[in-house]
Amino acid sequence: MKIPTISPFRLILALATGCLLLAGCSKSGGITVGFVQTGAESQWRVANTNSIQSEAAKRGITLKTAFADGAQDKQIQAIRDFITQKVSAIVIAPVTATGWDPVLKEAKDANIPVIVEDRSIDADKSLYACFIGSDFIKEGHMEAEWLITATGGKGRILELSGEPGSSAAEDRHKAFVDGIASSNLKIIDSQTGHFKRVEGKQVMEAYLKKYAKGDYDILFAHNDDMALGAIQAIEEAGLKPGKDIMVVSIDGEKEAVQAVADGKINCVVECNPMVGPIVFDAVQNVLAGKPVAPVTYNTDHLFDSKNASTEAPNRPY
Ligand code: GYE
Repeated sequence: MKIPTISPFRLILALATGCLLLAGCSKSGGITVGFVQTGAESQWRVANTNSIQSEAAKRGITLKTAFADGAQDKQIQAIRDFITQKVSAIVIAPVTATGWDPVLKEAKDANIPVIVEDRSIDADKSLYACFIGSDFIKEGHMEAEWLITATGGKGRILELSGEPGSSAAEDRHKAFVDGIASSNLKIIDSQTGHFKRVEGKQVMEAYLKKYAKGDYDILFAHNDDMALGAIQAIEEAGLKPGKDIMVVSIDGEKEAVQAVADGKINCVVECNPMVGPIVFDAVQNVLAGKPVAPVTYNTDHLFDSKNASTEAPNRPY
């Protein structure tokens, strides 16, 4: 049998063609993105992770996800690991608002663009490409405005706040306080439940021990998971959530919107976690050298007794 021979010239040509094909790939499908997630503290978060992961898969983008158990130092370490791995871009959902400048500078020096999603940060704007997520100030205002109408502007509020130092918790609180400032609505106590359902339940149990039924009127939870935990505590104490105590929260999870339909939560302000498509549009534009909007906000809605039963079955998360 005669073994076919290949001339050195043809061999070089074949290798060169292969290299060109590979280089072409690395421009589109060959992108590797490092995604630094906060953790998995709520259903909202799980939906956010799914949105990012499924959109990357749809676009043929290789995604490496790091979960940080709600700790900023773990997020900083994850960013450093992605820099060492020379990923094409980094997407981060920052736990806290401050303390990012040094590591963002490291990414910039390595020529790796950073896209911030979900929670905004207080950092030098030249150190990251853009922010994509919800306007937490608007959410706090929407909640306050709804409460003023529903209560006639009078009532004592127990606050169940989110992760301390996160823009989600700080902006929602600030905007809510600002929104009720000219009314007779007053926050009488505020404790954190770190955006977690179990902790929301524990804080509510403590509130119910500390205060008698006539001492409060309203529970303002910074997210649905904490509100759902609190509802359980309220029911276990023999009270009726939504009636004996008015409950308002933020996120728009299917379970919470259903609780509004069932009369256990009175109002839920939406915060859309499904930002995967907008995030990867930004990633691809930045890598292609195209301009991106520095800030992109979701348009968020509000669910109360008027629309909850129609909306609950259609909620995507
Ligand atoms: O409200 C909460 C999540 O940052 C907007 O974090 C997000 C918040 C969301 O754990 O459920």
